[in-house]
Amino acid sequence: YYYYTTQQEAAPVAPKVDYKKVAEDVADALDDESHDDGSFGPTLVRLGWHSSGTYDKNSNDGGSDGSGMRFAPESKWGANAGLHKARAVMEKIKSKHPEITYSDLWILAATAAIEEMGGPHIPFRAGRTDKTENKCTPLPDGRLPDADGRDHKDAPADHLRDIFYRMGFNDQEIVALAGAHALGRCHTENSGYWGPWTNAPTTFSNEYFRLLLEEKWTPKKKHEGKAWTGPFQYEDPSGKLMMLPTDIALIQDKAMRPFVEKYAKDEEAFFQDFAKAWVKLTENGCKNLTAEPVW
Ligand code: ZEM
Repeated sequence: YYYYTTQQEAAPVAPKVDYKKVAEDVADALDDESHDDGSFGPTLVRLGWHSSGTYDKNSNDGGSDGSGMRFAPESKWGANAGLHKARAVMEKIKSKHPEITYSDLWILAATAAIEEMGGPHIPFRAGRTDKTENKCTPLPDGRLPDADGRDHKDAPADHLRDIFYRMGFNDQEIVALAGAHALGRCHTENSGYWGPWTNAPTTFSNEYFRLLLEEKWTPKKKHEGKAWTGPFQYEDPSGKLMMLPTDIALIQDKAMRPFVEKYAKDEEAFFQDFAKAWVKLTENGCKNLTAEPVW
């Protein structure tokens, strides 16, 4: 009896994670001349977004908790094509920091990449859990947006509403989040679309909104001297930049356009609104998160 009251077994305590160090290691892993525009940052942001953007507020499933994209069917969804490259970068960080969960790591990495590429300092909260493959209830495909507007091809903004209202967002938050297309590019081998949205695809800025309003966007007809055979998309007069039908929808739609105009004029307002919407996106469906000082 004495033995048991003095030598109680220690309750299993999860090993402490140094989130600040993880964020630093992610920042160090971004540069890679062999990948796109020289940085894995944009592709990591897309990983964080696609792991979160499955959330459904009505069924309260999906979202970043569980990191179900490690497994089929989610890893095989067309919308997630190409993200195996981002997950491979994440494996390197995970092997240095085995104590962090994949689901926290993916969100911390995307958040750190946004910061490292010149975006806002966004607060990070940890506590997401990893589900094992047999505990992952497969989600139905189709929860992430389609750039062609899916069944609203005449008004792709309504497709964005279908998808983002399901996650609990409003029109202003949809526009703010879409500003992440300042980053990265489309790859014909992933989505069929081609090209970057902005001239500085590894810098987080409000350039996407400025270009939406200032450039003349016309349907892409040619690519590298030959007829364009990919899906319907827009290009600028130089043919170097692109917009998706769902991007152009933001200036066609009467309710969304004022937010594009606001963010094009006021980068600070964009950064603040993006940061808020990003936290909501990446915490949807998560429980018991705790603030971790990272910056
Ligand atoms: Zn994207 N996105 N996205 N996006 N996205 C692509 C790439 C990137 C849509 C979409 O169809 C596409 C948000 C919203 C929406 C990023 C971040 C965020 C690509 C190209 C497509 C087709 C994929 C490829 O070919 O590799 C649509 C329809 C959206 C609805 C509004 C939101 C929200 C994002 C973050 C907050 C990023 C960073 C990329 C670039 C990835 C890379 O590898 O360069």
